[in-house]
Amino acid sequence: MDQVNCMYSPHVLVVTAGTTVDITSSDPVAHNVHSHATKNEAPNWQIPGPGKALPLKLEKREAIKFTCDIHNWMTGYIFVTDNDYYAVTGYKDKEGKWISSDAYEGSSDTGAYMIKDVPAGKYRVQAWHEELGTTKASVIEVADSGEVEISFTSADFKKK
Ligand SMILES: [Cu+2]
Repeated sequence: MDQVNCMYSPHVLVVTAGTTVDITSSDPVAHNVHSHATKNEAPNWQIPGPGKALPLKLEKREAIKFTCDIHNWMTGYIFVTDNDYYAVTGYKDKEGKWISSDAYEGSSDTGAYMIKDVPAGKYRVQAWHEELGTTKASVIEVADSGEVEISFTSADFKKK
């Protein structure tokens, strides 16, 4: 996860448990990476500038908020999952322009998402939004072929 123009980039990163994420900075100013993890290591690191990568091993499933102790507007999130079935949608910037999350296959620069190649079975699907919180889990049944469509509206979210 990089820091670019005093923002975490990407804003939301999803990794599977056991992944080591390199926290870096592309900015000529110092940042202070402050993890609010409770189940994983929660560093509070100063990064003086570009050229240094601080490896952070994430072992347990958790939604981790990151802030910067120097720039109070900086927030970023790393979701540590225990499975490969997730997607990150695009998001709107302050001017209302869609920003793509195209680092993820199946994500788009709209609020749409697609999770491919899910084996047949019963699953619980949840959505998370930075301001709206988390939805209740929808229980779905995936067949051997075809598509299952689940949409979330703001009414589905409950603030945590
Ligand atoms: Cu900062």
